Amino acid sequence: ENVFNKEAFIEDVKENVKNLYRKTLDEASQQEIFQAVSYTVKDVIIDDWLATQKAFDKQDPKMVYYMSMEFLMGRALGNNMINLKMYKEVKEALEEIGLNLDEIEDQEPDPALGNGGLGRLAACFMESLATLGYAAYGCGIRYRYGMFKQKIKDGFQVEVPDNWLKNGYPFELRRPEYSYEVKFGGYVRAEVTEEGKTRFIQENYQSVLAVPYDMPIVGYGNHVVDTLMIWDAEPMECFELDSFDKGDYHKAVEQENLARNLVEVLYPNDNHIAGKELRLKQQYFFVSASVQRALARYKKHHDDIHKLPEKVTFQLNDTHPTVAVAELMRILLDEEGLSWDEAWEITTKTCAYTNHTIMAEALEKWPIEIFSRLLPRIYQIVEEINRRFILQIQAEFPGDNGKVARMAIVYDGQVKMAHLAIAAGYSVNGVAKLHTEILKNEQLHDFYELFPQKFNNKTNGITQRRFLMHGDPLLADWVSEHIGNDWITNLAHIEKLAIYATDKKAQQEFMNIKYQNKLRLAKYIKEHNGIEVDPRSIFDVQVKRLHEYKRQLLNILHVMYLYNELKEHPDMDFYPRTFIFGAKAAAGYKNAKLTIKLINNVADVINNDRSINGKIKVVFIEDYRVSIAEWIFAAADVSEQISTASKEASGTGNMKFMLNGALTLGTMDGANVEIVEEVGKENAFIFGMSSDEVIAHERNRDYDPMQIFNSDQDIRKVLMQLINGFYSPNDPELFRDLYNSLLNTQCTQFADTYFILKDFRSYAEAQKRVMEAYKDEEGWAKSAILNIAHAGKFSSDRTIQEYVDDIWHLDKITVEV
Ligand code: 26Y
Repeated sequence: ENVFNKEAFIEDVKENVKNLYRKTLDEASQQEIFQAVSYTVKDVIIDDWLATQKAFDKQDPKMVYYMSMEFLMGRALGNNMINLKMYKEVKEALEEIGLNLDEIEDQEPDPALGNGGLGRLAACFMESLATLGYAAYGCGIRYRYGMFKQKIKDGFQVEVPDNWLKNGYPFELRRPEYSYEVKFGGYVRAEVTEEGKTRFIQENYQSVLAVPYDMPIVGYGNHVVDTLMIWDAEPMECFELDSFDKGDYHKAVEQENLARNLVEVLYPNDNHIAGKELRLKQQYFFVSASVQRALARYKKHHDDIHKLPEKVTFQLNDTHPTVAVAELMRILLDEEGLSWDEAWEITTKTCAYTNHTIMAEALEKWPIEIFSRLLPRIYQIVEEINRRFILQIQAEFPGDNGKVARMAIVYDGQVKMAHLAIAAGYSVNGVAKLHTEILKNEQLHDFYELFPQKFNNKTNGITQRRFLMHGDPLLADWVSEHIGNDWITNLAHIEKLAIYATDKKAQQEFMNIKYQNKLRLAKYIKEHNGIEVDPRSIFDVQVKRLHEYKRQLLNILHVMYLYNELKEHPDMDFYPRTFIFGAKAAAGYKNAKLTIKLINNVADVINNDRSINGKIKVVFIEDYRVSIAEWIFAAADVSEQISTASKEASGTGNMKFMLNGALTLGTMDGANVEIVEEVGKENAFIFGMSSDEVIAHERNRDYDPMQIFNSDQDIRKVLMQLINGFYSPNDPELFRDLYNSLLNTQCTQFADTYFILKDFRSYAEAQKRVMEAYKDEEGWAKSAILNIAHAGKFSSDRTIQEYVDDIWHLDKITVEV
């Protein structure tokens, strides 16, 4: 074990400041100090990283390539230091020379190469893989611009580009020696070889050079450092000259542009596919490069390609990387010279697929016109997979033409990526128990009948190193003082905290820590929003992407209702509440953006109404992202998880709140179901329709929100306030579209698609229970502590171990230093 040496560390930081900026420490800016500290930390990581690679070479473990269009990493410096077990030591060392680590960490841009849940899950998975000692590569794209920065101007969301690389990112390593060519377009020529075999050759294509940047993924205290490889696109220099020589100047410029555009920006849509050609290019680009690198690595150590599945597995994070199936087939057929059956055998033992959503708008389907033009050889292979798959369907379900129509991979002029992933994958998993059941019984029922053995559940999880140790150090230390450190690498141990739930002293200490965290957030809100919030009020929080199914609208309509109540009955029984929102809306998602504006306008009216004595405050936190999320979870009393039952595949924010001692106010949806199973219904606030009820209404089309509007005067009043200018006097029509989405069947095919009015009363009643419960401080503290104590299941370490046991079958590695 190398012990931390304060003096050496500080010397190293000074040395880095000097070498990087020709400055002494006192002359350096905070950003420069951040860079210098990061390079010092990277020096420590590098040795472990190298040792891990040597261990891979020597121990030859089976490894997983986690393929994902998104990795929502969040800041690395703090977490790297935590996992190197040097965080507190560095903090102290820096303090001694007058530097503040929080401020230094705050200089790091949030690498936001993801939208929301799916991308953040990938980041938690990488960290757990390293911590558990498994060999893993994350494969993704090095977008020049990640998730946009959100500014709120006059209450509206404005998107600002996120130039996260502008100061240089200290934790990445360019690896040009592992570059690969990726080909687009052209046509396929068949050629008969001397042995009489047919070979397929892509000609007249454009290509780009995929150049990987590696980022270290540091395991907790085990010297394992896995790798996130994200691909940058560069023009193929030599080819360019070549075509220029041939006078094909146009093509050379085109190739240059292709490389420039390819990795320019992350598509900021969450759960909604726009079907843009460039997105398909991005998918093939990173998948082709990753598969090439994986096979090159395998071949360096092994010579029998048939045994690939013994050493390599590809996990497809949703359908976004599904072209991997066809790309692997292409390489095995065209480059390795295998037969179709051999190639298919290998491919179907190597690829596995995770589904993250049942929302129809999120299902990826590509027009064959685009797909075949862009990826001519890949398309041929997909057609052949499809032809054989249809034969299989017909053999299994003779005479049932509906099955073919519903299950074919290529149908109706489209390539259906989920169908391809299921046909070729050896595993298909959902991300929470309920979600997996809905996949099997509803959405993917036909596929479940054909391949029951492929289907399995892997309930999501989160890493306690980031979301407790780093985000909530006071609570983390308090937990350790009571039950020791085991929870850090085995969250099941946190259960030992349960005995303190009824301990008066522990309750007080917990409430005090929560109060400190609320103060920290209140200060942030004051500085960033100019809003004064009372840290003694109930912090009721909904932070997540803005989407109609997540029902931020239900939340804010309820706030409007509460405000009406308070105005009508100024002396009513009331406990002060702060409603906190944070959410980004996809740039083209009108109702989502309008909901942000509504929240901000409601905030303006209510926060400035002195007559209610500050009993309700509404805060919209600008630019919700991983770094501020850590503080928000730590400060929350109530966790709003109020999606329409059946729509939220899992949710992972719900778990982060729970681990930080917030109580869930939610529907029986996604992983909420399992949260309640762990902590007990009496320690959460559950409301609303069940998923079965929702699905039945959708099937029968028998829900009419107008009946509720006509019979419930409180709801009616709130909805009228959307169109009478109450929250928008200068533009009384501003919120008309939100009103219409709830009531008007002319505008939307079915009004109130997400059953907001249907669940409203039940939600309001649950909110009332929240208020009553909070008045009993000891009772609340007890429930909060029990939430923490029962969060053990929701560690991504548990999730990853299940993937390993049931799907991947990886070998553990050990790294000696
Ligand atoms: C096709 C494309 C535009 C697209 C892009 C992003 C489609 C979907 C997404 C993102 C989906 C996503 O984030 N899904 C979430 O995954 C989490 C991790 O499994 C779940 O917890 C969460 O319920 C689900 O909405």
